[in-house]
Amino acid sequence: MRNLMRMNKARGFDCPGCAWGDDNKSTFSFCENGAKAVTWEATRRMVDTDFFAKHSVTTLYTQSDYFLEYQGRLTHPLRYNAETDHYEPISWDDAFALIAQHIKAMDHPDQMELYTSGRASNEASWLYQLFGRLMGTNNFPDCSNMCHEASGTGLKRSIGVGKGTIRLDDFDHADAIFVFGQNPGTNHPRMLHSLRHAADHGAKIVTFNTLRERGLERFADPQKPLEVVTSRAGNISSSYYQPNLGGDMAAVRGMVKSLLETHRARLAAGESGLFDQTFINAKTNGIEAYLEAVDNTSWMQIVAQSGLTQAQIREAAAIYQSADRVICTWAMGITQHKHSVDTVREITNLQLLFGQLGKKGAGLCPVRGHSNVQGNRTMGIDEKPAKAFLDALGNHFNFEPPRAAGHNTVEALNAMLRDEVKVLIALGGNLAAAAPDSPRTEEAMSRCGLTVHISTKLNRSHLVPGHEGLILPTLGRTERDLQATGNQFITVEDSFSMVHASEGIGIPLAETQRSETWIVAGIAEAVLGDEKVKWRELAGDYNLIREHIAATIPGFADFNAKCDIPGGFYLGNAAAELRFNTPSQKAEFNASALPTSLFPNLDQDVPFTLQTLRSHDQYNTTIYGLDDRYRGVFGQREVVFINPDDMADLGFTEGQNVDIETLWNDGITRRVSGFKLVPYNIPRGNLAAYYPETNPLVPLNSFGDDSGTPTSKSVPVKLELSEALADQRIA
Ligand SMILES: Nc1nc2c(c(=O)[nH]1)N[C@H]1C(S)=C(S)[C@@H](COP(=O)(O)OP(=O)(O)OC[C@H]3O[C@@H](n4cnc5c(=O)[nH]c(N)nc54)[C@H](O)[C@@H]3O)O[C@H]1N2
Ligand SMILES: Nc1nc2c(c(=O)[nH]1)N[C@H]1C(S)=C(S)[C@@H](COP(=O)(O)OP(=O)(O)OC[C@H]3O[C@@H](n4cnc5c(=O)[nH]c(N)nc54)[C@H](O)[C@@H]3O)O[C@H]1N2
Ligand SMILES: [Mo]
Repeated sequence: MRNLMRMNKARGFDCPGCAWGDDNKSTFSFCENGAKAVTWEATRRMVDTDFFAKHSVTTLYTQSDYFLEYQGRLTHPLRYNAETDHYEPISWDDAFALIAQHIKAMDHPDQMELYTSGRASNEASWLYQLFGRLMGTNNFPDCSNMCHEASGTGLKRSIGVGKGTIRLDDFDHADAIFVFGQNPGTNHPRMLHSLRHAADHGAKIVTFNTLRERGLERFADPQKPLEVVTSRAGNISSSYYQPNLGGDMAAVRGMVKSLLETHRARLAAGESGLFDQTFINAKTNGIEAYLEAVDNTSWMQIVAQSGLTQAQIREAAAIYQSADRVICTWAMGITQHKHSVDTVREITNLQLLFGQLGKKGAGLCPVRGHSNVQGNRTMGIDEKPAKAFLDALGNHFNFEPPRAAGHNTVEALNAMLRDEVKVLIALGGNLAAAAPDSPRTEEAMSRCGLTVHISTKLNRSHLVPGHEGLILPTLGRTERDLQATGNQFITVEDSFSMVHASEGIGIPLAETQRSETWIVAGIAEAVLGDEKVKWRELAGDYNLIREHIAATIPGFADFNAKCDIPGGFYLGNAAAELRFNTPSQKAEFNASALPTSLFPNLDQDVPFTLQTLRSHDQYNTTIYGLDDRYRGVFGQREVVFINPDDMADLGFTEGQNVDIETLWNDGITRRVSGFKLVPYNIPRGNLAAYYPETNPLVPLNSFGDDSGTPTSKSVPVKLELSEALADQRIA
C-alpha cells in the first residue's frame, strides 16, 4: 500500500500499468490493474541461481508463461551453458566482456538487433539508442512496432506529428467522445474516470467495439476506487456499435457519407454547410479528392464491411454532428489490422472536416499501451529516425550516425531466420511471446549468435537462447536506484505528451540487480570504450544524461529543472497549435478507398476472423491469473468467444473444445488445440481469443500496410472440434 499511495504523485514512481495521464484533481490515482502491476513487480519471491541449477532450460520451456513469471524476480546475471542446458551464474564484468566479444566479431553493425519494450525510462532508452547509433545501426525493433505504429505513421502523414493532440483536461470540455477499438475497463482503467467526468458534464460517449465490453457499458463507482466497474453502476456509453473486425474505416467513411449529404442539402437550401469551411480552407489540403473517394464508396460496401446498418451509422453521424467539440480515442482494435494506417487517417479525415483540432475539448487521442512507449520514441527508439534527430545527435557527439532505415520487429525476426543476426539485445519485454507466429519467432531467436535479455522476471524469451545467451537482472521502476552520486530518478512521457519524474522507493531484493541505465552503460563501455562518451559517469548521475537529452531532443531545454514541476511538463504538439509539419504545411486529407477485402491474398472462403486480445488478469505476456471477470471467464484462458448462432450453425455446443486453424497461403500449418467455446455477444463471423496463447496463429508476414504491425486483430481462421472430442462423438 505504501508503494501504491506514492504512485503517480509529484515524485512517487510512475505507474508501470499503462500510459494514461495523471489527473491531479482525482482522489484515485491508481486502479485495480495498476495495483496488480505494482505488486507483481514488488514480489519478494526470487529465482536465484539454485533455481537454475535445479531446472534445465528444456524442462522450464514446458512450463506455462504464468508459472515462469510467478517464480519471482531475477537476481543474478546468468549465462546459458548449451552443454548442460542450464543457466549458470556469471559476473557482471564477464557478462559485459562476452557481449563485447560477440559484437566486436560482427562484420557489420546491422548484424545486431536492439529490441526495446515500452517500460524503459527516457534515460535508459536514450542511452541505448546512442550506443546503437555510435555502433552504426538503426536496428531498433520495439514493442511499438506491434502496437501503435499505425497511429504514429497515419498521424504523421495526416497532421505532421505522430502523437495525440489532446491533453487530459480536454475530456472535461468535450461534447462527445468516440472510443474506437479499445477496452479501457481493463487496459486503461483510469480512463474510465475521465469518461465518467465527461459524461457527468453531459458529454455523449460513443463506443465502437466488436465485443460488448462491460467496462464500456458501466460507469465507474467512486466508492470503489480499485474496482472501477461494478454491477450497480450506470451506463457509460450513450451508444454502442459493434462493427466487424476491421470494419471501422468503413463505419467512419459511412458517417462522413451521411454528414456530407446533410452538408450538401444545407448548401442547396442556401444555408451554411455543416463542415468547418474556414478551417478546411486555411489549414488542410486534399479535400476534393477525399470527398470524391467518399462519393465513390457505396453504402453497400460500407454496410457489408462495417457490419453495421445504414441506420446505425447515420445515428452515430447525427451524434457527431450535434457535438461542438469531439474527441476520438482508439487503441489496438484500430491499429492491428492490414489497413490500420488508412483507418487512423479516416478518423483524422472526419475530425478535420469539422475543425476538431486546436480547440479545447477536441482532438485525436491514440491511447498508448506501455507506460513509457511514447517516451521511448521521443528518445529516438525508432528504426526510421528523422533526419533532424540524427543531425542533432551527430553534431552533439561529433560523429556521422547511420542514415539507412533499420529493422522493425517483423523485419528483425526475418533477418534472424536468414541467419543475418549475430547479437540480439532486449531492453525488457518478452519478444518470444509477444511477437507473432510463435514457432517461427522462437526459431528466429535461437538462430542468433548471442541473445541478451535485460529483465525483471523469467519469461519465455529466456528459454529460446541463441548459440549463447545471457539474462541480466534489472531493477523495476518501483525500486530505489542508488548510483555513485546517490539515489536517482528517471523520467517518462504519457499519452498526453506530459513528461514527469519517477523515483522508486522499494529496497532491491539483491545487490546483484542493476538499473537498466547502468546495464546499458556497462554494455556500451565494454564495446566502445569511454573516449567519446563517459558511459560510467552518465550511469552514476542521470542528471548528466538529461543534459545530453536537453541538447539533442526538441522540447527538453532545462530538462533537469523542469523535472521538479509537480505533475510534469508538457512537450507541446505542433498539430494542436495548428502547425502542420507535412510537406504542404497543411493537414492532409487521405483519399484511400476502402480495402476490397481484409485478406486480399486469400482466394478461399474465410469462415471466421479472429482477434487476439487481453483478459482482465494479464499484462501483455505476463499472466497474473486465469480469470477474465468482466467477460465472465474464470480459471481458464484457452477459450474462444463466438456468436451463439455461428456455434449452432456449426453444430457445436457451449463448452466443447475446438482447434483454431489459420487460413494462409504459405503452406505452413498454424493451429492451436483445445480451446473451449464461449458463446458471446459478438457479430457473426467474428471470434476472439486471448493473446499470447493464440500468437502461433498470426502469420509473421501478415502485417499492416506501411505500419509493419502484425495483424493480431484480424486472423483468417476456421474451427474444428478438437480430436479427443471428435473421437468421442464418433464413439
Ligand atoms: N491491465 C492491462 N493494462 C494494459 C495492458 C495489459 O495487457 N493489461 N497492455 C497495455 C498495452 S501494451 C496496450 S497496447 C494497451 C491495449 O489496450 P486495448 O487496445 O484495449 O487492448 P486489447 O485487449 O487488445 O483490446 C482491444 C479492444 O478492441 C476491440 N476490437 C478488436 N478489434 C476491433 C475492431 O476491428 N474494431 C473495433 N471497433 N473494436 C475492435 C476488442 O473487442 C477489445 O475491446 O493496454 C495497455 N494496458
Ligand atoms: N497476438 C497478439 N500479439 C501481441 C498483441 C496483441 O494484442 N495480440 N499486442 C502487442 C502489443 S500492443 C505489445 S505492446 C507487445 C508487448 O511486447 P513486450 O513489451 O515485449 O512484452 P511484455 O509482455 O510487456 O514484456 C513483459 C516482460 O518485461 C519484463 N519487464 C517488466 N518490467 C520490466 C522493467 O521495468 N524493466 C525491464 N528491463 N524489463 C521488465 C519482464 O521480464 C516481463 O516478462 O505485444 C504485442 N503482441
Ligand atoms: Mo502495446
